[in-house]
Amino acid sequence: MLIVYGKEHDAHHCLELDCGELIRSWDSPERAQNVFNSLTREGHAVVAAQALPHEILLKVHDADYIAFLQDAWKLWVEEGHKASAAFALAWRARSWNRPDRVPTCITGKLGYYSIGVDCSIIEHTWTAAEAAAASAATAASVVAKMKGHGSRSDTHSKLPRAAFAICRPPGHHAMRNAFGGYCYLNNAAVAAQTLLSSAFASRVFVLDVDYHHGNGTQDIFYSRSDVCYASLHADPATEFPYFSGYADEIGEGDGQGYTRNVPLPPGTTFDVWSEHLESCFDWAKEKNCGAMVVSLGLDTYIRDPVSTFKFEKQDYSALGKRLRTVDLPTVFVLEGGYDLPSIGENVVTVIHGFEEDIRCK
Ligand code: SP5
Ligand code: ZN
Repeated sequence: MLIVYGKEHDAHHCLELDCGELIRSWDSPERAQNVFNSLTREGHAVVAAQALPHEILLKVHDADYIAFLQDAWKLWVEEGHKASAAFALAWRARSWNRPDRVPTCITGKLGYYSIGVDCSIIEHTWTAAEAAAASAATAASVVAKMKGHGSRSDTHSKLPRAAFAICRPPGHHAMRNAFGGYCYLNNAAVAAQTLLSSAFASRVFVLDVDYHHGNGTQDIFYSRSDVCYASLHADPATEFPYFSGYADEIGEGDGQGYTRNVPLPPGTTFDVWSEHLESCFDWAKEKNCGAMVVSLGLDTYIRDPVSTFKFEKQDYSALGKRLRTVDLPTVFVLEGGYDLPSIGENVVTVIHGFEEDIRCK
């Protein structure tokens, strides 16, 4: 499978507040390096990301939010802060009025444009986030231009129409106008929007299999019917992002019925999870999507240090196989997964499950 990778993510490793302790973030550069090493070791071809089209980015994020991300580190330094990571200090609580009042200082803005303190902004955050989103856009463009007629995979060739973007930082928690959950730009949304804007598909299925709910992807497409968003994840009643991902969130306005959430209890195994995955496919089937974007998190793995699901290695092969039978042109984007020894191998296992028929020949 064609891999898209930008190594500019390397310089971004921010601080996070985890259970009251300030630590170097679980989202480390080694995560993406391991995925890159595992995929290239298996002989998958890599292309560099092309420049991120600004018009795509502005369809999924607000312009003032993008300007904030670009300027945040400069403002932090200009205002005399010495700390090596920029964190918010306060957020607008429910009963505060004037939701659109934007503070002028950087500490105020950090609260206005974020959802939590599990990540922060450092000097190279924008560069890394832009490279990750560019990788997602490039992977989607590549899939849109692959040979084959119609929107389905080309039955004359064994090669599935698919590409994999090694995105870091991840993206699915990034909302239209807020960062958090290690995410700044929503890579999956950029991929979906690229497929739509290139007129390759008129509706895209975004399937989110990360351990956490993709509140950002849901937020961006919540009132649109050109993207179907389905997510299986740990119940937000007890897991990040806490305020989004409940089963009664189904979309609104034109988007009503185009969002599906499956919250699952701690310790969920692949057997149980995959039954709910089938229900997501049944749900999506009648919506006539022309392409699929998979938000691929590997933090469902049994040894993941931040999660509780109990996926085993072979489960990733079953997942890959099942994704292939959806028979849609597919863009994979990397989301979470924090067990460094397994993340690369588990990505490879998904991809090889997906490509099984060509790999067994
Ligand atoms: C993309 C993605 O997977 N983002 C996840 C963001 C979750 N951040 C909060 C994690 C808190 C982990 N606490 C683990 C304690 C282990 N001792
Ligand atoms: Zn996650």
